[in-house]
Amino acid sequence: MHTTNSQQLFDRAKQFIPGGVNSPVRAFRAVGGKPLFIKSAKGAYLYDEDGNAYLELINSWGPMVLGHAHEEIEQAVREALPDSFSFGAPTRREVEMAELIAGMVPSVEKVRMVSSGTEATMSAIRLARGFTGREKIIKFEGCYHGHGDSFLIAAGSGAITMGVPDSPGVTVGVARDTLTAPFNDLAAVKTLVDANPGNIAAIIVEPVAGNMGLVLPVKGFLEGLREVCTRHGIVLIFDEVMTGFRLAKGGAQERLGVTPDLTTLGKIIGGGMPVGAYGGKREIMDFISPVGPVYQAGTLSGNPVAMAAGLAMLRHLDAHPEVYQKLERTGDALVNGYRESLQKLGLNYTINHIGSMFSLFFTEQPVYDFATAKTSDTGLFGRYFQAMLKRGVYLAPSQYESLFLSTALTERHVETIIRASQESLEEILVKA
Ligand code: KE4
Repeated sequence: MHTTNSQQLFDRAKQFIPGGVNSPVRAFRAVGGKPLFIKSAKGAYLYDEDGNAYLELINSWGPMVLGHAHEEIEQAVREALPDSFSFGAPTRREVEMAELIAGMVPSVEKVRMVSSGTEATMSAIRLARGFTGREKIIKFEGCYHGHGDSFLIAAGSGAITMGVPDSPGVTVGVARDTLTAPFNDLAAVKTLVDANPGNIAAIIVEPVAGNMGLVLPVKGFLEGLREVCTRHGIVLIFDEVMTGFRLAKGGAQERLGVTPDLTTLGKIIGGGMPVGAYGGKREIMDFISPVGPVYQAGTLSGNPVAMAAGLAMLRHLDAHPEVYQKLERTGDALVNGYRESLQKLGLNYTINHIGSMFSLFFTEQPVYDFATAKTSDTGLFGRYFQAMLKRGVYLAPSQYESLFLSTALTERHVETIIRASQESLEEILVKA
């Protein structure tokens, strides 16, 4: 397997793009080596510029839940193209999209389309502050809500991967209005709320955290946040950019039975096109301009081509509940295979798993928050990543990212991945 073309493209890219990539985690900084430049993808496979094929478990960091180049979604985009790409005026598809989201996501009575998950979370926080007249927010260490200034405090995903969870450029003024607590630590939240009476606008949380690797809420954590927010008039925001439409048709809030006041969405909602959204209670959403005083806008919000892709994706998920049964079966088969493999090798690494999301942590500690996730041996993870890549399996290039499965994965694919993982672990551990 040679990667000459990728390497040449990377050298060119670094001349004109910071780090040669348009999003930091793609640079392979955490796993060593040079990033692969992907030319195309189909089903469960990526194909790089040198013609190498990879069975992949990123799916564009979540969106491609039906696998790559799904016919229904591609056809919907083809049909939209002749009508021009963008009008900057309201369209029928945006109405259909809003109706569909409101019908699928329990907390959503009204919704505003934007063009990324970051835009969705930034807007939701501004809305919560405007609606409550309060200034502070609470987020959780290791959770990532996009690159908005308010969120780059103890952030996960690429921020921790780069080892700089608190980014330069975020002012002291902004940082002091973001309070942080350990994920799963309800007592810490209550202490923060009691210490800031009447001044906390929102608590924003990934209901299932995917940006420190996958970390599940302990029983009672989300329910406790719901109760605290209801009691203190704090807006509870579920950031379901990753989990939305993936863990269930109605996302984590449907699967786990806790309903927030606002929900932020992205990834799957666009079927691979740049789409984000935030939505929730009518009385809160009607605080958004032009009907309310909180301003938010976007040139390409509700873009007709992106809406065509998103509508095709959500309509497919809405009409085919068997998609979720398949994702559960595939997730169980893969994780069971991983567990058997670890047992055979006498390894006691932690695996966190829910539905079509999972993470193998290179630590023997249970992983239930940022601090325990950081006990992982990231150097070992890097060697595992490269060993898997050599065997044609492409994982997320960071210990602090969840893996995402798609319905394009077959039983044979699952067996291939498990075999590659067993061989990779042997290569980096047992034979070392
Ligand atoms: P975007 O702005 O990247 O569309 O969404 C930001 C975001 C918000 N909330 C959650 C829970 C997220 O996971 C994300 C983005 N996720 C990362 C992967 N961990 C995107 C990949 C990247 O940064 O390149």
